[in-house]
Parts: sequence; structure tokens; C-alpha cells
Amino acid sequence: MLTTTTSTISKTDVDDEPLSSFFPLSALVYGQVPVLEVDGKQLAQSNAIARFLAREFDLAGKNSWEQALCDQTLELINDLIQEVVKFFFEKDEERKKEVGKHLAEVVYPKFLGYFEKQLDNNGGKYLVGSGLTVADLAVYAVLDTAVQNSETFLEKHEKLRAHRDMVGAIPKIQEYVSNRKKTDI
Ligand SMILES: N[C@@H](CCC(=O)N[C@@H](CS)C(=O)NCC(=O)O)C(=O)O
Repeated sequence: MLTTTTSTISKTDVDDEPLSSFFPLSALVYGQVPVLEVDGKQLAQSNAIARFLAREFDLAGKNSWEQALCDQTLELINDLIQEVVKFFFEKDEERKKEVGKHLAEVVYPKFLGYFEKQLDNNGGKYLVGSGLTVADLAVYAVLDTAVQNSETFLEKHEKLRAHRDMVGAIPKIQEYVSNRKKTDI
């Protein structure tokens, strides 16, 4: 659960499954994580949280069109996550191999292509507009697991690699990534 005031995130607690032994899910507004607690009130749904924080920290895009482009990216990322979780939650070993192959050969190339095209169409540095937005942070975050698991994951995607290096070099991101707990996903 993230706890924040409207100006700073003050505390982050993450623990291992099962979630219900960590805290009663019934205490959460939609019975699921993530939840952001703001001044004692709960906000659920990862994209609602991402958009809220983006607005609070001036990362939501500079006008309505840029905000829509950020939304577009967050929704595309949601589509990718739906595919990736199929692999992580598959119990049958044979089926897991097939899902993993499909992910590597079809799903990731398709989505990486979309991210790269968006980057290219926007001048190559940021995904939306002329500065850092939630779209850049979200793409960085969603590719984390694959990058951690495969050194060659972005081998053929030079522009996405440069984008990743740009986001990863932001001091606060660097600090967070080097201090966070190691997890499989
Ligand atoms: N659409 C939601 C999905 C959240 C979700 O599926 N959360 C899972 C964990 S990843 C959860 O809390 N499930 C309840 C449980 O594990 O009992 C979001 O993006 O925040």
C-alpha cells in the first residue's frame, strides 16, 4: 500500500503473498491492491492511481491532447499486462512453455514496436510531448521484468534502450530501483 499526502509519497510497504496474510483485503476499497492512501482516503485501480499521481506531480501531459496520449499509452500497457500475467499465472508446465514462446515471439515484439513507433513519431526522446510524463515512467516499469530476465530483450530496439537509459538515469528513479526489493514480477 502506498501512503501519500497530496505533495509527497511518504511511505511504501510491499510484502510477499498471500496478500490476505499481509492485511485483510476486505479493508481495501475494491478488495485488491494496489491502493493509494491519500490523506486517509483510499484510491484503487493502478491506472487511476497513476493518473492521479501524474496530475499531482505535473507528469500528466501539458494539455488535453497530451493527457489523452498518456492515457492511450497507459491503456496499451494494460493490454500488455493482461498478456504477461497469463504466463506468470499458468500452472501447467507444457502450457506455460507455449505461452512463454508466444509472449517472446509475438506479444512483446508487437508491443515494443508500438512503443518504439510512438517514440519515433514524437522525436525520439519522450513518448508524449516535450518532457517526461507518466507514459515514459509506465513504459519503463512495464518492461522491467523482461529486461531483468533477459539481457538481450531490447537488443533490436535501440531507441527504446536509449529511452530506458534516459528514464533510468533520473536520480529518484535510480535511487528507487537500486533500493527496491527484488521480486519475480
Ligand atoms: N485492474 C486492477 C487489478 C488489480 C488486481 O488484479 N490486483 C490483484 C493483485 S495483482 C489483487 O489484489 N487480487 C486480490 C487477491 O489477490 O486476493 C488494477 O489495475 O489495479
